[in-house]
Parts: sequence; structure tokens; C-alpha cells
Amino acid sequence: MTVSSGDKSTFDPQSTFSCSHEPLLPRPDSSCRNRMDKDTEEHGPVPIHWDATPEDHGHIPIIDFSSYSLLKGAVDEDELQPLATQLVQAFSTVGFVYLRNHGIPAALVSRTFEAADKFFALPEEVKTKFSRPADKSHGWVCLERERVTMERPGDLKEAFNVRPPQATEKLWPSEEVPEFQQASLQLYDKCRQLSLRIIELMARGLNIQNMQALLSMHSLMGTGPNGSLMRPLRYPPVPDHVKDRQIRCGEHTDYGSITLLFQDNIAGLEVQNCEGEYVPAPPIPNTVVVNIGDIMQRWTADKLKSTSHRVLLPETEEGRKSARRSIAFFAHPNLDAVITCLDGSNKYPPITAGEYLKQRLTATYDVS
Ligand SMILES: O=C(O)CCC(=O)C(=O)O
Repeated sequence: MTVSSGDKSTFDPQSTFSCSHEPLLPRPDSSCRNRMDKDTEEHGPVPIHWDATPEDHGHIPIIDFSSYSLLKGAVDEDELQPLATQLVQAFSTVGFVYLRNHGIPAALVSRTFEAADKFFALPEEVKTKFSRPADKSHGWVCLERERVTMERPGDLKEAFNVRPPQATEKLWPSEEVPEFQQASLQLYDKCRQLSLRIIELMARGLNIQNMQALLSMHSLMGTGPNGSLMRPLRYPPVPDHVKDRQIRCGEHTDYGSITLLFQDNIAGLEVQNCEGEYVPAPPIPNTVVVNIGDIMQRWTADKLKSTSHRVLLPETEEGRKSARRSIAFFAHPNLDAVITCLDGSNKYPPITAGEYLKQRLTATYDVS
């Protein structure tokens, strides 16, 4: 199944954005803020809510999602368009937003963090029983196993990948942390629901008339052949000996459609800004960070930006003694979805989401 210009996508492929997306290429004369201000003028007043100075969260806007919160019963259609416009405006410049009032219960996020903590605290030989098998995504990924950038050694992080259709009972620590499976699956499902709402709003903001087709290309999240994955992550206290250039998570872009990220209260995430500099994206209580992934950038022929990010080692002695935790949810299209540029251009050749994911995973796990 494809959605393409033949499906009446009408977003303007010619619109240009001053925000370069080439990693590490400074553009001194460009400014996301200026572009956002210009868009605001073009589309009418769009109340992007800056709770702190832009420097505090790297020009990443905080958007109030209450009009399409998962907790909202009746949805007022008239409120969705301004929200859609804000999202597309942010995703087409900085590529990241913080969402507040999204409707995923904070207690469920905490429960999942706590269950993951218990799992990560288990002895290595116990965790090994739940290691991600080579032919699956679900399971434990040990420290330094992933290397998301070739310029650095393996990341100083461990993760537990949750991919429900692949999760056999054997791959859950049901005796060691009985509550882990249920909390993870519940949070996975909430993330799935929120992702679908965000994708729907993006389609609305991009003026894609066949919104339903874009949504149905994500229909199998959590149930069938679809690469969507949730992963509690743990960055342990920094060991005494760290390899040259080693950090908690190297510079990378995400592979999928969008990513949701819950952070604990320990900072470290940095997001590349329009000038090519990495700037902090600190934890903001009760928000979820959302960013565009590579396949969505490709799908939208670079209209939406998949922005590079990383997690550095803390600088202070106290920071280095603290572990950091986050939970990421990577929303992907169904594996058989054919990703064809929505503007009708052939900027990128069509590729199935499954083939694309395979190429990216091979580079992350198999290149030493
Ligand atoms: O832990 C974080 O804050 C970021 C994680 C991340 O970027 C990733 O897993 O792709």
C-alpha cells in the first residue's frame, strides 16, 4: 500500500525552510526562530508556548496537546487544525517538540521505569537469559552492544526492547520482575495510540487529503508485521575507564516515523539546532519529547526533519555517579508499506519500510 501524490497529497513541496538538516554543517545565516516567526505570520497566530527561554530547551517548542489528549472524550475538530499547524511548523524546522497534556498517565510511565530498574539491577548472567536473539528485536541489549555512530565506540547504555508480536513468554523476566511485562505492554499501547494521533495531525498539517491511508500504513503497530519498538534505556554511572570518544548515546537520527521519549530527571539529551550545534533538551516534567524519524523525512521529501541527537557523559563528578533513564517509543510504518515521496517527486526511490529498517539495523548492530 502506498500514499503518494496520486492519493492527492497537496502539501507544497516547494516550500523552503531555512533550517538545514545536514548534520554538523553550520548555517550561520539561518535561523529556526526566524522561520517559525515567518510561518506564524503566514498561517496566522499560532500560540507556540515557550515555558522557558529557548536556550533552556534548544529551540524546541512546548506544545499543549490537550485538544487531542488520549484522555479527551469528545474531540473538537476546530481545535485540531491549529494544533496540526504547530506540530508541522516545529517538525519542519527543529524536528523536535515537547508535548504536554498528552494523556499518557504519569503513574504508568513511573511504573514502567521502576520495573525496568529492577530488571537492569539483575545480575548479568540473569539478564543474559533475556538477550535479544539475533533474528528478533525483542529482548535485552547489553552495555556497549549498540554503536549508533561509526565515529565512536559502543554506547554506554543498556536497553530492553519491547516488540509485542515477537515477545515469547521466554523473553520476559516473568519470575524475576513479574510486573515488567504488564507495565511495558500497557505503556506500549498508550504510546501507539498517541503516535497515531500525532501522525494524523501531521497529515492534517501537511494537508494530505488521504489521511486515512497514512494512518492505515501504521495499523499493525504492536500486533503484526510492523517494526514499532519501545525500549526502556539505562545509562549506568560513568565507569572509571571510558574509551576514547565514548559517550552515553552517539550522534544519530532515528529510523522510523516518529519517536516518543520519556526522560527521568537526569539531563544529557542534546539536539542539533539549525546552526549545527548540539544544544540541551533537558527533562521537563510531565512532557513527552517527540521527534521525526528518517523514514518520515524521506516520505515527506525532506519537508519534515529528522534531527540528529545524542546523550553526552555528564561533566560533574556528581552527575557521573548518577544513572540516567529514559523510555523511547519508535513508531514505524507496517513492514510492507511502500514509502513513496508524498509530494509526488522521486527525490527518494520507493522502498518498503521493512527493507529500510533492515538496512538501518544491520548498520547499527553488525558493523564493528
Ligand atoms: O535517552 C535519551 O534521552 C535518548 C535516546 C535516544 O536517542 C535513542 O534511543 O534513540
